[in-house]
Amino acid sequence: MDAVGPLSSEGLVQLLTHTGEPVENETFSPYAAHLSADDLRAFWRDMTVLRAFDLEATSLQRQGELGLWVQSLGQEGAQIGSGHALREPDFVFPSYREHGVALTRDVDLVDVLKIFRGLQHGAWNPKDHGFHLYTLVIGSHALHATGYAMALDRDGLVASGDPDRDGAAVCYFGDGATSQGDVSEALTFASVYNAPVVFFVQNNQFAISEPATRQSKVPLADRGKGFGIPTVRVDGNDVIACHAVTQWAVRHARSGGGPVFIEAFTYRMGAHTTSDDPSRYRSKAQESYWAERDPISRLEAYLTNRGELSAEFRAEVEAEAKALCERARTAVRSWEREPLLTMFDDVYALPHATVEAERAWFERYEASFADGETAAEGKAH
Ligand SMILES: Cc1ncc(C[n+]2csc(CCOP(=O)(O)OP(=O)(O)O)c2C)c(N)n1
Repeated sequence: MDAVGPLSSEGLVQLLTHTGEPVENETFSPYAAHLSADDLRAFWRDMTVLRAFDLEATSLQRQGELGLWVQSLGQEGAQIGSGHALREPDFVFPSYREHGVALTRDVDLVDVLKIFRGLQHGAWNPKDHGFHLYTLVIGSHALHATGYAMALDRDGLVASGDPDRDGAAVCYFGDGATSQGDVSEALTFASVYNAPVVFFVQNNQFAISEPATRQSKVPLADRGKGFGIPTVRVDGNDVIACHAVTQWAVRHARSGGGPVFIEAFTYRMGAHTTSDDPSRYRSKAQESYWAERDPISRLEAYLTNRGELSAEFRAEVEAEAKALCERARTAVRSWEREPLLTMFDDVYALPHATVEAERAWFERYEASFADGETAAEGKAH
């Protein structure tokens, strides 16, 4: 769609057109040259499984099994392509929509649902996956990622002489987050300290109902330039281009080149969350335009044209997706609410006086219900 400013498609790196035709890019094609047909099939599988899971979670929310669901619909290319460019020493700081990146970091997607059922604040150990807990405070984790990256540098894990040990922090956030002060502060620190951090912005065009045009007069990638950070604008619905650009960026960061700012220009095909109604602020024509640019069908067309997507493989992936959805459904329905006091566990690694005082207060409060009814149950009546 022709647009100016943050919604223009100017300067987008693309390696596949939206109909699945390959495109050469002098700078970035070499970063995708290693991808075999098996790798591309794996991208297609992950995007397909992710989408099935996403639709299942949406249904579970509609059935009252989840309090809320945040869809990644339409952003599969940006997430799977970039996630697969990362290695074990890298550490991801996600916001709350990065289920695809979670998948590439071997987080069990069923665990993610624990957050949206209100069972846990975080349902995996970040250290086991190099994948931090979801962040709901917009943009705050850009600071955490930058701090982590500075620490990687101080620990000698950047440009160490052994590339296998070197790592980068990778921070995912949305277009809306670029309007937050935290993100500007993070960009300043990252730039000045040459921190090995990749800022990966998924410009899905909306901060809830606020279009990117109301947030910036220039493409979001230009934000990086103002801080002296190299920037790339990539077609976020092109999984191969997202992979190549992220490969370049993490190598740049790990080898001591400093931060990189990537803008993946994409489209949020669903609602902001299951509490949102996007028909209030966008048109059917716009949605159809972007449906034609679906990241999954684009790679599918490319692989099909080359005879690389057999019926057997498709059936295998379909079965895998179905099994995951069934497992999710069964798990969600079986989960019991944990005792309320567990909310005070794991806030800090070591005992903490304030948290202990709050726990004691809450225990007294619960005990004040003479008939043994808990505060939460009391509220529900
Ligand atoms: C600091 C802060 N301000 C406001 C909110 C409320 N809020 C939740 S999501 C959202 C929009 C975020 O948009 P964007 O960064 O583009 O990410 P997207 O949801 O599109 O992935 C806002 C304003 C919040 N969670 N945190």
